[in-house]
Amino acid sequence: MKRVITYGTFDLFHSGHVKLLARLRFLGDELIVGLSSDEFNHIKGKKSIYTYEQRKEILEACRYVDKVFPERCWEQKKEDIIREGAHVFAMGDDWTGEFDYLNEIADVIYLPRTPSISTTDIKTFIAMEHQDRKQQALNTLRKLEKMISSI
Ligand code: C2G
Repeated sequence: MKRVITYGTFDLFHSGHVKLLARLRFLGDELIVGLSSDEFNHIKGKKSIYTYEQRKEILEACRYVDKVFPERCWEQKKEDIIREGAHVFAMGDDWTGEFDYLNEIADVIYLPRTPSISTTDIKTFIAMEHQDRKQQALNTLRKLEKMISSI
């Protein structure tokens, strides 16, 4: 039984996450995910839209994920790998080199990220859409005010 372990926030679950988890799952027989807690996200400088419980529920519904546990700090990976009996530690290649120290206890692999999709892009798109709608509403209001003032 070859176990693969990975970590992340996985907020606003999207196809980039799915593509990574699918590739990780087929590096072995089981995939275990250390999911960043809301508190750890704060330490990482991230504010997720979905809570830890919501993100956990979504990940556990993913066919490629066998187990989810909380990631509470940067330093817990060695202990997790030993506790979970993981053989492979794998992340997207935006982390290349960051976790090579785990080579002592597991095969460390970095896989290419899926281009042109990210939680940050999704948040930016929604924010811009919201701004556009607000501007359109303001323009309509101004037209109405002009019409009323000309009566
Ligand atoms: N990812 C990807 N393609 C994308 C977006 C993300 O392959 N388009 C991968 C990232 O490389 C990462 C995983 O999906 O391996 C989770 O990404 P995030 O939720 O952004 O996780 P991150 O904030 O990088 O947390 O201790 C490690 C950290 O918890 C990793």
